[in-house]
Amino acid sequence: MKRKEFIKKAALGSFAALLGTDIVFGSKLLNGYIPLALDGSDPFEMFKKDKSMVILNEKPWNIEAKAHLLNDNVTPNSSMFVRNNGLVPEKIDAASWKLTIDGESVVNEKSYSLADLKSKFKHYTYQLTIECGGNGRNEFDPPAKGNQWSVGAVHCASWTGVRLRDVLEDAGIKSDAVYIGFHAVDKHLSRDPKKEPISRGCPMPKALQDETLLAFKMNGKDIPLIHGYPLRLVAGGWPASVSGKWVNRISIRNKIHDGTKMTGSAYRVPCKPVAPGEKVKDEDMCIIESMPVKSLITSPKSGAILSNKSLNIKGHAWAGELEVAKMEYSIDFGSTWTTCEVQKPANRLAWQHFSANVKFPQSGYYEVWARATDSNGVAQPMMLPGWNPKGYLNNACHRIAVKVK
Ligand SMILES: Nc1nc2c(c(=O)[nH]1)N[C@H]1C(S)=C(S)[C@@H](COP(=O)(O)O)O[C@H]1N2
Ligand SMILES: [Mo]
Repeated sequence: MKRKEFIKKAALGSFAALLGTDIVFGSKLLNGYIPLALDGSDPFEMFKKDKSMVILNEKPWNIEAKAHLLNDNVTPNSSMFVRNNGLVPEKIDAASWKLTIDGESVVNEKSYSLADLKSKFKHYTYQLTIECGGNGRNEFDPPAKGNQWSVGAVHCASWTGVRLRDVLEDAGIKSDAVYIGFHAVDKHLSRDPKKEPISRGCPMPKALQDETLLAFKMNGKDIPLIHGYPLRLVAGGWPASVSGKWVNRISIRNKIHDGTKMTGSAYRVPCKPVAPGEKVKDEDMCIIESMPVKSLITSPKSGAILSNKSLNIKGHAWAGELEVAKMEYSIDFGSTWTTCEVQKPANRLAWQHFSANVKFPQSGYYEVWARATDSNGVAQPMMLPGWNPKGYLNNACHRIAVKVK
C-alpha cells in the first residue's frame, strides 16, 4: 500500500494520537490534508514495527508477525502482532488516567490514578505468552470469517505492573464474585459512544493469579500506544482478548461477564466436537479459557537453503496454563520424531525456548516439523485440529521448508 493511500485512510482524529499531541486547530484541517509531520510516515514507522510484518487490516489495525521475526526470547515491540477490534484511542492523558473497580461484587467501588497504583501496590515483572484465540485461522476449511492470521499472532514480552489481585482486594471482593470484566477507552468502529469494541474478562481464579497484572510497562518502557498505553490487563496463557488494552474500569461480577464479545459465538468453541461446516447453536458454544499447547520454529526462516547437511533450529513452545514437557522435530513428515532440548520458562506462563541440531541424510528438499507436548501429555496435532465456526485454537505443528544443496 502506498503511504499516501494509507495516510488518507487513517481517520483524521488519529493524527493526534500519531503525533502524540493535540492538533490545536485540528477542526480547521481540510479533509484529506496530511499534517507535515506525518507526511512520509507509514504504519511500520508509526507503530515501530518490522517492515516484514504483515498488515491484515487497517481499520481496525491488525498486523501479524512472521515466524522468523519471533526469534527473540523476549519479543520486542517491533515483532509484536497488533489486534484491534475498534479504533486506537486518540488522546491519552496518563496524568489524569483513572482505573475504577466496580461491579455487583465489589465491596467499595474505588478509583485509582496511575500514581496511586504505582505507589500503593508492589510491582511485579513477568514474561507472558499472549496469543490471539484466532491465531492460525487461515487454515480452516470451510474458512472462518475474521482476520486470517497465519502463525504470527503471538508474542511473549515482559510486562511490569501491579497484581490485579492486590487492587481487587484493596477495593474488596464479595463472596459471590465469579468473574471480572474489563472496560477500556478505545472506540467502537462506528464511533457510537454507547458501543464498546470489546469488553471481555475471566473467572475469579484467573483474575487472582500471581501473574495476572495491571501493567504499565512493557519490556521495561512505557507500553506503546498500540499495545495499551497507559494501562493494560495481562493474563498470560489465555486468549489474548482477555488482556484488555487501555483499561480504565474493571468490574467484579456476580455472574459470567456479559460484555461485548463475551457472548454468542465470540471467543467460544463448540463444547463438543462438530463436523466441518456444521452450524452450532450459541448455547452449545463454550468460552475459551487456557490456550492449547503450541510451538513455532523461529530459526531458520522457512525456505532456507543450506550448504551442508547439518542445521541448528530454534524456537519457542508454550502450553496455556501448563508447561511444555517435551519438544520434538521430524524431517520425514511426521513418521519419526527426535527430541529437542527445551528450557524451563523464565516464569510460569512464559514461552519456553527449544533448540536442536538437525542432520539431513542427503541433499534435497525437506520439511522440518516441530511438535510440543504439554505437562498433561497432550501433544500438538500434526494437521488442523477440530474445526470450529469461528476458526479458533489452531495449534497444528509448525513446519518450515529447507533445501540442502
Ligand atoms: N481495549 C482493547 N483491548 C484488547 C483488544 C481491543 O480491541 N481493545 N483486542 C484484544 C485481542 S482480540 C487481542 S488478540 C489482543 C491483542 O493484543 P496486542 O495488539 O497488544 O498484540 O488485545 C486484546 N485486548
Ligand atoms: Mo484476539
